[in-house]
Amino acid sequence: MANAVSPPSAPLDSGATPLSAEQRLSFYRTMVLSRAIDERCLSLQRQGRIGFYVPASGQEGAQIGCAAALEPDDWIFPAYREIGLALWRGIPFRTLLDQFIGNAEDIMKGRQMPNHYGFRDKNFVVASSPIGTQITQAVGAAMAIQRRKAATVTATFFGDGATSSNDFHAGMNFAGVFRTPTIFFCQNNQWAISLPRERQTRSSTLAQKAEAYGFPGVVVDGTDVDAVYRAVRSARERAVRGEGPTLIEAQVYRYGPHSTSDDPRRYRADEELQAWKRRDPILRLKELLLSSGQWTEAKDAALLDEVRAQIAQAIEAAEAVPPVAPATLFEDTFARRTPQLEEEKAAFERLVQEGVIRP
Ligand SMILES: Cc1ncc(C[n+]2csc(CCOP(=O)(O)OP(=O)(O)O)c2C)c(N)n1
Ligand SMILES: [Mg+2]
Repeated sequence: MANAVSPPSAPLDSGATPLSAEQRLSFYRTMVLSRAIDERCLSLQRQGRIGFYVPASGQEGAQIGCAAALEPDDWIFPAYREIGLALWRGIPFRTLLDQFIGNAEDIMKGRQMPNHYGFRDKNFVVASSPIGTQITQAVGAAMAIQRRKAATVTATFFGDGATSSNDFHAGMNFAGVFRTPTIFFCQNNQWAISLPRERQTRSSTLAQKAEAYGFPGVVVDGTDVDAVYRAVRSARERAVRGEGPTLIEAQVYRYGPHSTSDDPRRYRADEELQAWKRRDPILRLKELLLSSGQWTEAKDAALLDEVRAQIAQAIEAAEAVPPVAPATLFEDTFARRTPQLEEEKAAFERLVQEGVIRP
């Protein structure tokens, strides 16, 4: 049960421009929003108001630091725990919640499990639950970027557990051979559901796996948003210069359950969680902001009130929207419906007329 809690130390290229007070404040606001959404969504699920939720508490520093270091056109190939990336890309909580509920305004039209969102206009690909599949896709997309000679990169997100998947190794190998502009961003949150990090691999770090594929791997303290930002920024610069991929292992801890279907008390010790909470990414940034005079406790309390009010308002609005119309089932698969789909649609409409199902 014992996982290392000491902060990782690896030399990072800190050549990137230092962060401004304004940037740090916007990191902080987004991290606080992300944490508050987690708290609220876990209780919405317990109340049966959403069916499923995947919390990211404890991982906000890694997610926001990485998101901020990417450019808006860079491609995101997420797993399923990347809410911070979506928030940083400007997705309102209301849009996420419409998807969690599967209401008529859900951009996924109720066809995806809650938490499995994607945003075409933000180069944010739909969440991948099958472990690792997004990794090879990100490498393929990076090869397309190379052919188009675009100055963008692909960033793919996965956990410690995913480093044991076939796709991780295939993706890393292709990226190394073809020097693709890819950032492999591993959030090592110490657990893959109930399997601890030390049962995942005998390697002392996950980052060192990059060595085998011929490109750099760095370990970064994922509770330090500045450090994550710098690591991703320099990986991005390297990729755009045509020097190829980087694997970044951000060491963090998942505070909550793996998902709302899990109870971590059954497999991990509370002392471990408490030890990591002493290096909480939000508290660390808050202390930095307070000590540099950029923030006050009063502003902090006001921010929390504002964020909670914003969340409450979004919940009220999203819950007032009716469920997605079942007739939308017949849309989108083909440009023109096949004869079989037409038949099914006609049968559906008869059932609606007979009052058996609602339109
Ligand atoms: C191919 C595949 N095998 C198993 C699962 C079940 N599963 C879902 S999440 C998960 C653990 C993933 O852990 P990690 O990669 O560390 O990511 P984390 O959930 O900790 O963010 C597993 C085994 C799956 N979704 N896909
Ligand atoms: Mg994990």
